[in-house]
Amino acid sequence: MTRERLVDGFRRNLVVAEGLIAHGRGEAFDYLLGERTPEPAIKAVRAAAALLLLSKNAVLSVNGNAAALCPKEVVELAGVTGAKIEVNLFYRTDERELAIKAELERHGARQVLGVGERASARIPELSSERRRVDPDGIFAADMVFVPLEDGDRAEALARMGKGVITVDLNPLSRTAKAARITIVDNLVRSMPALVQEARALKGKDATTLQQLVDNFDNDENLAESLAIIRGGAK
Ligand code: PTJ
Repeated sequence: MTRERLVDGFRRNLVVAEGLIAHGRGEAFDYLLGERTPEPAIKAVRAAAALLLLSKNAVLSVNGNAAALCPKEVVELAGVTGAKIEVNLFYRTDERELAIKAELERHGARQVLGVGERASARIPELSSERRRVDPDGIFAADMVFVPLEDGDRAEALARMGKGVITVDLNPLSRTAKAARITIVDNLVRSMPALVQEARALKGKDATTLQQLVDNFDNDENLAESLAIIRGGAK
C-alpha cells in the first residue's frame, strides 16, 4: 500500500523519480528494524511533539514523498501544534510545488508557504534551487520539521541556528546526526504517532514539555536504534 501511494504520487507529479529510490533505501532500513516502531522512536516522537508544542514559530517542511505518504497527518500536526506548512523541494519545479500545495489543500491546509515567488529567501551556503525558502516560513522559523531530508540542507538549517526535527529510517545519515531530534522510523508510522502524541501533550505546562525535550539525547537515541538494527536490543 505504501509503495502504491508513492507510485500514485509519482504519476501525479508529487513524487520525483529519485524519491522512489530514496523510499527503497528507507525500506531496507525498515526491514532491518523489524518493520515496526521501536522503543527509541517512541521516545523520539514524544520529545518531538513536546518540542513542536514549545516552539514559537515552527514550520513543517513538506517534500514529494511526505506529500504522497501523509498529507492528512501533516495538516493535522499543523493544526494541533500551530506550525506552518511549507513546500520545500530538493528537486524543485513549479509544477511539483503547485501539485503538492493542491494535495495539502485537498486535505484541509489553509495556508501553504514556499510556493513560486514566495520562496524568495536563501539558506546560506547551499547551492542551486535547494536553498530557496519562504521568508515567512523556514527562513524565520525557530524549529523546522524536515522528514526525509538531504544531509547538506539539514546541516545548513542547524548552522542557521534552527532546531531540526527529522524522520529518517537511516540512523547513520548526516541528517539523522545533524538534527536535534531524529525519529528513526517509517514516516507512515511516525506521522500518525506524532499527531496522537501532540494531542496528548497539548495543554501540558511548559516545564513538563521542556523536561521531555531536555531528557532526550539524540546521539544516544541513534545508538539505540543502531543496536536494534544490529540485533543487539529490542
Ligand atoms: O521531493 P523532493 O524533490 O524534495 O525530494 C525528496 C527526496 C527524498 C528524493 C530527497 O530529499 C532525497 O534525495 O533524500 P535522501 O538524501 O535520499 O534522504 C532520504 C532519507 O529518508 C534516506 O536516509 C532514507 O533512508 C529515508 N527514508 C526513505 N523513505 C523513508 C525514509 N525515512 C522514513 N520513512 C520513509 N518512508
